[in-house]
Amino acid sequence: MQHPEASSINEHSLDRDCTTLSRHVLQQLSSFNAEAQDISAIMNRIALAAKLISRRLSKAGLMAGALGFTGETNVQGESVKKMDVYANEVFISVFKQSGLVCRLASEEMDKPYYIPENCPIGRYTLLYDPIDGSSNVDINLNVGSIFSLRQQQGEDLEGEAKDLLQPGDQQIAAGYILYGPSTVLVYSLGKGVHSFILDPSLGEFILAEENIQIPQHGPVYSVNEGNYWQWDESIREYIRYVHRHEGYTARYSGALVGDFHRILLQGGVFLYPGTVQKPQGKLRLIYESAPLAFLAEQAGGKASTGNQRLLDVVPDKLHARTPLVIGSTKDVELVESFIQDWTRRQLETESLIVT
Ligand code: AHM
Ligand code: MG
Repeated sequence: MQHPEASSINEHSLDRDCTTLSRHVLQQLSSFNAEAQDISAIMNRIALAAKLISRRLSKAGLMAGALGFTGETNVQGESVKKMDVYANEVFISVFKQSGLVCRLASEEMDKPYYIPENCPIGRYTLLYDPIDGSSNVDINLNVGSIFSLRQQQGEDLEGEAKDLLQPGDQQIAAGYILYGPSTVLVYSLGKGVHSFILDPSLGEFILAEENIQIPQHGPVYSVNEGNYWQWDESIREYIRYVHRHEGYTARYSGALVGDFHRILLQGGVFLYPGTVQKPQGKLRLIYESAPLAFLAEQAGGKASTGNQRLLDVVPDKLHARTPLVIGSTKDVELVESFIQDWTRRQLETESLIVT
């Protein structure tokens, strides 16, 4: 017979190995009712999409036609990569004939994709950025996918999806997949943030960490400093502050998911402020910023536009953008204090000019 201690270690690691994503979702919802089964099945489909994308990314350099641009531009006017198209289609394919999701809205599509055969049953909408950090694809650096789940509100007879123009607080679930040295899936159903690692030998996402908490403060600031002269003075003041104070270090990978993942685990702040050319910044609210803001708050951190809580922002269109400041509470608040102080000084100057 085995030593009792050894057997309990085995049990523990076996238990962990068996905590797959779909099982975890059911545990989170503490129920096996139809709704819990649906959400678990949706997460399972997202996991399948992640595995398909991960598989293609790992072989892309060896495959003809997997890398590079398609020659098209998307609704945002950005050049589309072949991997963007592939990943976008993967999410659609995994939800066809699933009875789970009625609409999919993605950064790469002008309008949502409807799956009418799912509609009588599936009242959910999946919003996603199929490949976040596309500029990293062709050079074999990390990229991600971001997803968010919302319940459809009312009928969408005209196919305009107006019910999606609601704040991020309406999200039922959100998460991302990071395609790095290993493939990591992080998600939240509004009950903490949990991470899973794809075990290629099993083809399953296995629980890695439960209830992740962002440190209240961290050393990293993550921003594209190439935009320095494109920002307004408040952001430049913040950057000069971190340059002059010890304990800060810069990290910027060009893929939001990767930069956010570092901050989620180690603390710090990511910012993509507005620029002269793009006052709302680059990041899309419902596909990128709101899902990550949901995760940040669930992990005890903060997300804001600099002036407003990110999850309160109501988009005026599906592809709306917002400035984003996200990460450790203290670091986000420090950036906000520079923005708010500068705004106050601007208002004071304007009122002096008027009087
Ligand atoms: P994408 O989804 O088209 O790749 O755009 C989003 C990406 C983010 O991952 C990243 O933080 C940012 O754009 C990088 O932009 P920039 O090159 O302007 O710094
Ligand atoms: Mg993209």
